[in-house]
Amino acid sequence: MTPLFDDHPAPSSREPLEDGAVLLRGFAEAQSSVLVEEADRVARSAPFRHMITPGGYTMSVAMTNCGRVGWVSDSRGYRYDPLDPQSSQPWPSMPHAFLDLAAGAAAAGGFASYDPDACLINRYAAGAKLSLHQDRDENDRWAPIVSVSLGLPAVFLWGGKRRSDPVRRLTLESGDVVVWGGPARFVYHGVAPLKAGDHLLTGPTRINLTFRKVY
Ligand code: MD6
Ligand code: FE
Repeated sequence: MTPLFDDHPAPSSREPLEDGAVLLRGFAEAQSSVLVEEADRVARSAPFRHMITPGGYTMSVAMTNCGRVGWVSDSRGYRYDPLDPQSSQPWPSMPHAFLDLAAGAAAAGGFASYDPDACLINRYAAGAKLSLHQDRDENDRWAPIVSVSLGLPAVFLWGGKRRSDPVRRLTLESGDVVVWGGPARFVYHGVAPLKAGDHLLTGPTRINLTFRKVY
């Protein structure tokens, strides 16, 4: 007999977003608890902090980094810095579990031999958001951004290459990965204000890992 409903759905599926961009649903699901543990470990040496934008606003998303360099924002602008400005120490090294996951997702998105320099770790609490923007602080203009969602779901805003282009709203669940590079590298994107909730992995938060090839 053919079951009407499949109670063991495919653990991972791919949704092409456009040329150079793909949403890999569930791609990081099996590794999600290890990824959260490693993020916690990074945050014990380089604590989450709310950075200041060049315009003088405090970001609602709390951030830290691991890898050869970290993304920082302050009154002087955005940049990649090999040192954590809060401690003047190098950022924690990138956990192997992070690198493996990022390289695997990039390959699944059509980008072989991905070797990210930086992983920005974002922590969203209820109400935290990220306005529509392009990632343009990296010298490598082709290598993909790999973005891993953990914990509470969020609405990811997926626009076009111009700010005025229409914006799609994609719900990202824990374990979902978005890869965008090559012709899609400069697509405008953002995150809508996080809805309050409670998740087994991350409590009242969403954790996002964003990998970049900077140099
Ligand atoms: C996210 N983050 O947190 C996506 N981009 O789901 C970003 O797109 C991002 O957090 C540039 C700088 C910081 C970020
Ligand atoms: Fe971004």
